[in-house]
Amino acid sequence: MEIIKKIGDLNNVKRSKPLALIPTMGNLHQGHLSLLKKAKTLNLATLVTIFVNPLQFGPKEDLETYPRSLDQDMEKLIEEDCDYLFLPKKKELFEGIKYLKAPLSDQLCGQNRPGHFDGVVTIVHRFLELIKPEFCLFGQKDFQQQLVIKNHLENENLPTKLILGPTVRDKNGLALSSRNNYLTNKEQEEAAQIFKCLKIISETIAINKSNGGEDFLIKNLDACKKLKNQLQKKGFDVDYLEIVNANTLKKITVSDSEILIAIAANFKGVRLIDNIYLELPFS
Ligand code: PAJ
Repeated sequence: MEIIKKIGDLNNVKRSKPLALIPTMGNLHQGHLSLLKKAKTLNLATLVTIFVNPLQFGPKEDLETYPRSLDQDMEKLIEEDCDYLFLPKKKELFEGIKYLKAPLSDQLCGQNRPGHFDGVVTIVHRFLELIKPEFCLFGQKDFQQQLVIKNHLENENLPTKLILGPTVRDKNGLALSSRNNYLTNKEQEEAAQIFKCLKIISETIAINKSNGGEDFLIKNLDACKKLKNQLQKKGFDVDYLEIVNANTLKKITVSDSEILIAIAANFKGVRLIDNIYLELPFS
């Protein structure tokens, strides 16, 4: 694996194979590595970035304490046969950076994290313009993030294609996340309830869909409200638990077929997000 620290050295990246960019903030786990593995199986050259992006953290968020574990990350990347690791310096990366507005940033996570997706799109755009990869890989766990980037690529007519990787979970169902490190093992077991709620809702949708009509919507929204209350009682501070159109992230209507059940909740001071994507047959 070649480690690149200076922007100018990105010119050394060999372009004999199409290149896949995998942006990360480090503290790598199997979720991140699954994206690398996916790029490898597609026979792409791989470039992982590790950069804890200050632009996407709010003033009261965990920028200072965000877990950093560069030595272990490098070992994992070497083991997975990553081709390039880009470790930019903040100063050089931010020289002449264009601050961008993210599409779809009024919905879901955007509502309680103002500026978060602007920060994400600004840094990802910077990587895209410096690296010019043929592909970039993002995880479904951060569904809104990948949709923001997908829309940005389309709006700006950028040639990079986005590849989505499935959410990697712990045995108990909890989506892997660097922030899970803030929780004890017992708390992680309890946190897995958010995925259980998503599964219950997806099963309810499957049952109610066969009934069709407005009734279908009301029943599903009732299920969300009930589960949200149950989670609140168990110590989760639920930011949202919603069923939305998976392309617009707006509340579902009866005619939507691609839908997303999405949740964000704070548990023991840790922000957890998760989602289930469903494609419904037209009734
Ligand atoms: P980070 O949280 O490090 O995640 C990097 C990539 O790994 C994202 O595409 C994310 O969706 C994916 N990922 C994280 N957990 C996953 C899991 N359990 N299963 C599958 N994929 C998972 O997302 C960011 O960093 C930043 O916002 C970034 C895009 C790097 C911009 O700063």
